Amino acid sequence: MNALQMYEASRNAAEVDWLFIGLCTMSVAVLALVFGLIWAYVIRYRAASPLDRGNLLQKTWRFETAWTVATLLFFFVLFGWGADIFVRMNRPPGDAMKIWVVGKQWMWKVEHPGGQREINALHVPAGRSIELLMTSEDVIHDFAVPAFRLKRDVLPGRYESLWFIADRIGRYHIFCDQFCGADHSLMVGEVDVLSPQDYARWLASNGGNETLAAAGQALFISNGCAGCHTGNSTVHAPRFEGLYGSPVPLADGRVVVADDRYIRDCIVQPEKQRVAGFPPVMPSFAGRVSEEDLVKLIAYIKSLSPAGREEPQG
Ligand code: HEC
Ligand SMILES: [Cu+2]
Repeated sequence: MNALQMYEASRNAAEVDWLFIGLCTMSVAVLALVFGLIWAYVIRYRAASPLDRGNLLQKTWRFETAWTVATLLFFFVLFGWGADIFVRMNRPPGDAMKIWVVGKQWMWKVEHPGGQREINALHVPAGRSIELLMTSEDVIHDFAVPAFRLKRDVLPGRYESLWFIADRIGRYHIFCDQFCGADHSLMVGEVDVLSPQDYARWLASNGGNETLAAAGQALFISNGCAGCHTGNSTVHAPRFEGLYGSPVPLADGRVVVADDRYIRDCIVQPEKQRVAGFPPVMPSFAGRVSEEDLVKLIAYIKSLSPAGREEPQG
């Protein structure tokens, strides 16, 4: 582990560092100015000093206002810059490769669309946008890769996403950054950033025996979803062809886009968002389907739509 470095290993890492340096410099400068003046005057006007205390200068508001506004502006520039970085870091590009991360006490489980699985390790190709879709099976964790200058809380019951472009081949720490129980300190791992060729080789040699979508199809049948959701069912339930990425009218009048989060909620909290025009008979599968199986079911439903089809990898 000692060999792992704190390099700026992702495309936005350098900018995050500059922002940090900028913020520290500004804060130290203002602090130095204020405290420097306090100390200078404390010493200059100490009781024993023989200075003339007679002709006091008139306080000028112009000076007060000018320096306050000037520092405020500097901090607003930093704020704007930080907000811009924050927004960009939270908007994954549409073509990002999606990888699933499930945190649990005390490990990180990773699932690739091709069915490759790993624990406390994450293999990614350099130079490509990667989006991690993360959730937790138990308590709040926090997925952090210091070399990418990235971290995000991972909460039970919902998907959080994080995206990056790793541009330096090598291995980097993964930490859980949220105290999550007795063995929190062991909840660590490594990101392995590979060249695209090495990544293809890694995918092939760890060849998932079946893709996530295929595993999801099996679960779709074994959990009884197929009983309602396929053509020859007696229950009037929606079909999933073309669902992913398209708008769905809900019974309460809202229209939502069927993304990963929506599909997850449909399975574990169907009462929260009933689809318009169907009887509200879908049971909740909360607690009956594990987070990892949810990922597979979602992958299966996605694979039925052109928008959700993952390009074949490896
Ligand atoms: C008893 C029949 C039944 C079973 C079993 C069932 N569903 Fe449903 N499901 C429905 C009905 C009816 C709706 C539409 C009404 C609603 O939203 O609750 C629906 C809605 C959905 C939706 C939203 C579809 C859309 O068009 O937006 C998803 C996703 C879904 N189900 C997935 C599943 C999965 C996955 C399983 C198995 C783990 C499953 N369902 C099991 C009846 C069922
Ligand atoms: Cu943790």
